[in-house]
Amino acid sequence: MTERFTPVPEDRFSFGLWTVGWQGRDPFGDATRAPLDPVETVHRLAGLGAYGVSFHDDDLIPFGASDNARDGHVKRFRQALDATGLVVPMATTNLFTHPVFKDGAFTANDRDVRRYALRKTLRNIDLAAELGARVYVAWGGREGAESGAAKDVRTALDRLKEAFDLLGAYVTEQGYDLRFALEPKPNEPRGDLLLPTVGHALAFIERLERPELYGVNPEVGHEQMAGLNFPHGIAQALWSGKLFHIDLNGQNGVKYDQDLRFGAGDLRSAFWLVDLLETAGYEGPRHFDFKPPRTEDADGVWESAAGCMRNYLILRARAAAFRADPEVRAALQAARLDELARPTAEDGLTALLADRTAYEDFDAAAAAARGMAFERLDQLALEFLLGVR
Ligand code: 3MF
Ligand code: MG
Ligand code: MG
Repeated sequence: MTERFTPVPEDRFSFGLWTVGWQGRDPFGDATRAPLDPVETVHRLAGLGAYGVSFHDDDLIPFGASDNARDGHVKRFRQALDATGLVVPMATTNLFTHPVFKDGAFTANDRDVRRYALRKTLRNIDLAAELGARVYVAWGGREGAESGAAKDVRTALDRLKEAFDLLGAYVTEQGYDLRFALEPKPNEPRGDLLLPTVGHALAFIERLERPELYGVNPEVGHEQMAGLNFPHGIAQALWSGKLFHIDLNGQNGVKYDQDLRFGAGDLRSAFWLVDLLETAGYEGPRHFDFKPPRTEDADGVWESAAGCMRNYLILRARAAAFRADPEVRAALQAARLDELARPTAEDGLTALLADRTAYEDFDAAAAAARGMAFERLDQLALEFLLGVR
């Protein structure tokens, strides 16, 4: 692949309004930056080479706005999209900021809160479809608990299934070309969240009425907060045909959700992630869900956003160079990746049972003594990542 590190729309980079628009408010400190007009965000992102912008309903239309004011916000936003050519690949609902959602939205113990959450979501799904979004992300930021008896988790999962089945019925009835991407996260802001990892979400989806309508939106830092290998989770989502969307960012190990720019945090994991996305034929948006640190002024915000895309492109070039290198190809063969790709018993169960070399005459000691040559392979990868090859 290319040594081009300046993004173009064909790279399919997108950003949430809430990412560059984060004012730096955290649990210990007030905002350090002024609010950002979504119209300005659209223009700045287009200028940087992004292709898309995503939003929560409340990012675009302040919570509680009148219908008139709502139309005005949507109109301005749409004009900015038309003027720049930026698209809206994804939209989502804010079901976590307003105090009404303090005990959750689709799984709040209070039924009226659950009904309100559904209506709020349905309303924004209409807007998402109107703006051409193909993916609707659902992050259950407040679906969870801090204490044991407060949430009957099996019943809460019934309510979560009920909500997603209703949303699926709605997009089907409306004829919207829109699929849902569930975003797992282990904790924060709740002590423990429902659907904490990619694996939990994939299993949940299979219990829904229209499983084909639902996939996952894994976020780098969220899986790493649980100590998990992000590329492995992505590989399983791809293997299941469920990687509908992705939230790229950076995280340093098991701690609070850092939302660093992509490329910060675990760089080796980022290298394998880009290698995987680019070789597996993932066609969705490369979406950044990060927070420019609250130390940054407006210039720092755009610097940080540009860094996300540039780092992705650098990693893409490094991973492509790794894959194309003859020494790497030989090392992959020495590590017997081609053998892994071969089915284990394509000759069938009867032949396997009759094959004395498979068991009776198998030399376990000799097989155990064979080195796997993984260290050479990994050293090569590291040297490509570090740019010395
Ligand atoms: C929180 C998140 C969310 C989700 C968003 C849905 C505010 O850790 O990652 O960002 O991504 O709500 O897209
Ligand atoms: Mg996050
Ligand atoms: Mg996210």
